[in-house]
Amino acid sequence: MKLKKPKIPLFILASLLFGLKTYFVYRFMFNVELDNNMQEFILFINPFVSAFLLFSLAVWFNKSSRQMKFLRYSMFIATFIIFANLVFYRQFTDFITIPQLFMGSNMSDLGSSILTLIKPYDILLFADVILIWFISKRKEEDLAVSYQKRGKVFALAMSLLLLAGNFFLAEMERPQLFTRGFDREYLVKNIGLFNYHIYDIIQHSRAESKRVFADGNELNDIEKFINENVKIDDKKSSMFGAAEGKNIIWINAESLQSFVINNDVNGDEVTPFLNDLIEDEDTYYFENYYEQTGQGNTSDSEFLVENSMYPLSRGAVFFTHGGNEYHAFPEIIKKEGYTSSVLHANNGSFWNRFQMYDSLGFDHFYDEKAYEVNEENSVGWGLKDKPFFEQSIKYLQSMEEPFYAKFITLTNHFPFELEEEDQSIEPYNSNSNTLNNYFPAVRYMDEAIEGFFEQLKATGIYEDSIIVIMGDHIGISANHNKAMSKYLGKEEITPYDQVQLQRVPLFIHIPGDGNGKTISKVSGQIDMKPTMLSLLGIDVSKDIYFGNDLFAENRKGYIALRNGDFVSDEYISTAGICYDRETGEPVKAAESNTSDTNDNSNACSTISEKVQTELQHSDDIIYGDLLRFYDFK
Ligand code: GP9
Ligand code: MN
Repeated sequence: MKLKKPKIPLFILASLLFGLKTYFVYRFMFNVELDNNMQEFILFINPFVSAFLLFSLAVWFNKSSRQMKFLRYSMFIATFIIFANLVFYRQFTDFITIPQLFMGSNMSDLGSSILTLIKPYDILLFADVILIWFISKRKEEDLAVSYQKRGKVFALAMSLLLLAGNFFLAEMERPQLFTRGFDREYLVKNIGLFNYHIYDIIQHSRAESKRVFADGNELNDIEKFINENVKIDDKKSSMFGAAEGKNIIWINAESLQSFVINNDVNGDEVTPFLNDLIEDEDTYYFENYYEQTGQGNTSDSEFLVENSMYPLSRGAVFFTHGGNEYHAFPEIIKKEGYTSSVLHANNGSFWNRFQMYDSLGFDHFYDEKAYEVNEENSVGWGLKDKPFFEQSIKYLQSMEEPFYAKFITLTNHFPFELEEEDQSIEPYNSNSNTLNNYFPAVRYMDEAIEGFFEQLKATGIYEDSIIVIMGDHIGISANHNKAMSKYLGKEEITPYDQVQLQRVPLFIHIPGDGNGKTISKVSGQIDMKPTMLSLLGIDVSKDIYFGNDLFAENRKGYIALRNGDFVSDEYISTAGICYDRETGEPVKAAESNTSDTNDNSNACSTISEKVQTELQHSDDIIYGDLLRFYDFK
């Protein structure tokens, strides 16, 4: 069939429309930061480059109907990918990764959250798709092109040339963009969402192949690093054995951040019970304790706590590596006669918990099925915290002692829904409903924990136990910074503030101890496994972990955040800036030998290198499933 010469080929029109739309989405719907004109420029061109790369493939279809069909479907799918990322971004301030996509169970369980994340005007994203769809059906013959082989190759060469130009600019703007790969926002704003996804797929496949080819030789280097940099104090801490033989009751306080502790909203105390608990003589409270989670949220915090290893920078390790060999806390204490359980009134397969809990050595998981959940006693994600604790007491009473029981609360979860009758304090008043509703939800959890303490005392479990309460990760993302700055009475939330907002409360409550106090040293979730083992008086001579006993005198002195930022006693390193931790002021470069701001040659660089190595080692262990080669005897 002979095709007519078109006026504007549809693949060009599609590239222009789609490129323009994508630019608008990047610029105004994703919250990407642009620091200079070059970044502005790259952000402007990359949508067109990607669009042309995709739609120019249409020229390879000889039949005009096929060409049109290709354009319609590819445009629809590409738009859907943008849309999905947008919804995801509104929740996590991040872009989708391949491992995350396979967490289908999670995605479907997001349920009520997802609806709040979709906006009516999102439909506009599909406007160009509808337009192209419509005209491609009506003017099929006019809009198709029929190139000779040379024309086709030329179109392909053009698109690759444009792509190379884009990559070249990106690499100039951000050296080692591809090798670092830590920062998804950088990738997206430099090479675009679609190329980012391709990059992500390649990364993912490479990681998969690592396990297959791993042989355990790397463990020598890792062990050496740990001996030199992590296990720097082999003396037992003064708290060694302070909770020997006691039950451990662990409360994972959903989305609880430190900024609400000892704070008010509309003149009301947000967490009266927890505030009192800090003053209790049996409580050790850690006020500079950081969450170190990645994309796996609660599950990442659990991973950190049980293993003293880092979760992954992409995907949730619970999901991607649930079948690995670990040497986790529950497994270790089992040898000392402990039984371990998790209690969480949510779908047991969420975050792949069944598999991972088994790998970690938990004996039992009381999931949703163990609870009576109905209309009245549930809200948002499910069973409310108060009935959750009430219904859990019978399970606690039936556990063989000594036990480790981990409770994971649920009510204080985004989007912080709570019925009127459960709100003891008024929401805050700002442009963010998320932040506004956070306060009454936190208060509800505070009351639920208070009630739980009472029940523990009434049943006599309290005296034989220690109780740990920990915030799992942030609840208020950077998307709500405007409201957050209003609440905190700050002009803006700086990168420094952002890191400080990653503080979550940690309470270690030891009934009868009497020496409790508030501890200010920098600490994090990575420290829990060695701390808990020491409290129980368990000495593990041969083990692989990256944290320190919180009560040890000498500690490695820094807490690595999952994105490569860190907090040390002196500094906070984030967004390429080295801040003085106390003052929050940027530290001047030691020897100003370079003007390159990407080069971290400042006061932070020594620790920064260690942090990168440490994260890398932890990743290598997980990707290679290396602990299967380690002899823990
Ligand atoms: C759900 C619980 C909360 O089971 O883990 O979800 P998250 O905080 O991980 O999104
Ligand atoms: Mn959580």
